[in-house]
Amino acid sequence: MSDFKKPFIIGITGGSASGKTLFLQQLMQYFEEDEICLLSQDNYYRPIQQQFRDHNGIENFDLPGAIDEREFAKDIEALRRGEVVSRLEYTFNNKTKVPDMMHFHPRKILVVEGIFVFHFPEVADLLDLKIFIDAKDKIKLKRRIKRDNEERGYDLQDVMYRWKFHVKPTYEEYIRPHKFHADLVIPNNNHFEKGLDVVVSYLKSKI
Ligand code: UZR
Ligand code: MG
Repeated sequence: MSDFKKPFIIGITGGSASGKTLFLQQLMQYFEEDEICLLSQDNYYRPIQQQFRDHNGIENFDLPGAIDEREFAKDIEALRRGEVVSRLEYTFNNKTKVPDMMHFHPRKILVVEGIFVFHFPEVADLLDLKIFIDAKDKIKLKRRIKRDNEERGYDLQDVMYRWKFHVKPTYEEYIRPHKFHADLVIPNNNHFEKGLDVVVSYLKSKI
């Protein structure tokens, strides 16, 4: 590992359903598997038993404490040192899904994504480039309803409750203020093609 070069670390944040995951899926396609590694904050949710419950007894997955920030930062640091990281997949408490053991390999580019990657100082301090994906609330909610139903198995009432009492307040308090600390803000109300183009070209220049 003597020729290992520290990876260039990019952090991608933005409100829930702003399009972070889609943006990254597309970005990854421009690189070889051995050039880039993607680590998502999703895999650091604490177990449901440890989640904070609101006054109605509903778990609030949108508080920074929902995530094991220390473990997340520790794994980013390990990848930065050139170590392989293994982590059990987070299945969003979907009992029908069997979690996979995921292995993350140190690569020239490390992407970390999630709603709190700018908020957690231990993580934010490790980022070489900060990207904020931005979309209007109405559009994010529409996407969220569709996704939560299709991928996470929540019904509409559940989605609306969480949006109003957990997701939106968190956006205002812990996510939006960090827009001003981003190097790049990419609007994604309809598409992000040009933003993606710019990021890909920039990253190519780093490898
Ligand atoms: P993104 N989340 C779940 O829906 N279920 C879980 O078990 C854990 C998290 C949601 C979380 C947050 N909130 O808004 C979203 N809720 O995942 C963040 N409710 O993921 O950035 O991909 O939208
Ligand atoms: Mg996502």
